[in-house]
Amino acid sequence: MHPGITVAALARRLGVAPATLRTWDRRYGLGSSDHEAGSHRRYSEADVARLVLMRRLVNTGVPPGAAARTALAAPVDQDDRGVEVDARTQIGAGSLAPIARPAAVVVRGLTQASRSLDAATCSEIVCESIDARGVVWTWEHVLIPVMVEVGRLWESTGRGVEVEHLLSESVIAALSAVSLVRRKVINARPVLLACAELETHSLPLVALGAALAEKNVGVRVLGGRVPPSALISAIQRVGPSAVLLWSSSERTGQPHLLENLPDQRPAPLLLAAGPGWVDPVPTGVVRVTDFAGALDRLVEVARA
Ligand code: B12
Repeated sequence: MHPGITVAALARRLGVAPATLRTWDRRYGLGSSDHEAGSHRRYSEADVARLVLMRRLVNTGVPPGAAARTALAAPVDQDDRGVEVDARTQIGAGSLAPIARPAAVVVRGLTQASRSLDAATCSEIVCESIDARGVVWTWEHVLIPVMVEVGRLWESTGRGVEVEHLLSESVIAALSAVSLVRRKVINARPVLLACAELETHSLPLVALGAALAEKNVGVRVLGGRVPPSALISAIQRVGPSAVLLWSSSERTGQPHLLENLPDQRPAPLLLAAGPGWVDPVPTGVVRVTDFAGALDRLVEVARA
């Protein structure tokens, strides 16, 4: 028989305090099934699967009581330690409509899920928020605050780089799911989004790409660290209506990267986006530092 795992080990695995596990046990009966008075709790695979689901639901903003009822009722597949439930169908009383939760709830859930290194829940939370409120709201009210906090933690303690990486990857997956959907676009010449040559921070671009796609603007997102030769080649091949180059720090925002781009007719609108660009940028290049401003400008170009 499997010996089971201890409260401390399970708490570490789930990224919650041991006291939280004891509370869930006391309040909802969601604990170790073979716990006997006087002995230490040991969680079986089935207990763990239910508690993983409980943590996932709570992180996505479901009230603990409702989450516990779902977790207790869920059929457990002990072989792969998974609990096969779709949180939305179980919780929404039969309704598949996404729930527009308050920003603070979503921010808390995403922060908690990222600290638990729970990538699936991070992506789920972002997808649900996008479904309910759209990309722009999600970026501005959820993702920017969570990212800034993660960055602040790293800056002050030097810790949490793994959280930063996992969160970024999960968020990129959720946002890319929006921009990679095939749709009927309003522009014949796509918008091209790329990071400057040494720029790794591609998230704002991916968010912008998703926001444009949501508005049916055809877009190509090249992502992080795009070599100048690759940018030139992409411009020649795509014939874009606009090219936006992102830089988040002065180290990567060298204005010469905006020079000597291919001569195209009609000429694409060239945007230097993000806080990193060192002034002055070449004549004709438009500086954009806010998300909504960049989005409006690009939608306008796509509609022209
Ligand atoms: C996620 C992240 C990463 C991820 C990037 C993943 C990815 N694919 O994007 C990873 C882990 C790879 C990473 C790596 C590094 N990172 Co980093 N990272 C971040 C973090 C947490 C979020 C970045 C982000 O998406 N920001 C977008 C929004 C949230 O921030 P913002 O640009 O300030 O947004 C403002 C405006 O730009 C505007 N805006 C927002 N979105 C958009 C979109 C458009 C189109 C426009 C026009 C405007 C706009 O609105 C905001 C409010 O004014 C930031 C923290 C932070 N405060 O941003 C650090 C941060 C950017 N990173 C930093 C650093 C130092 C690094 C590293 C050098 C070291 C490290 N931490 O490991 C490496 C770089 C490695 C390299 N080779 O280049 C520093 C940069 C400091 C600086 N100014 O130079 C920051 C600020 C952390 C900090 N507090 O010190 N990072």
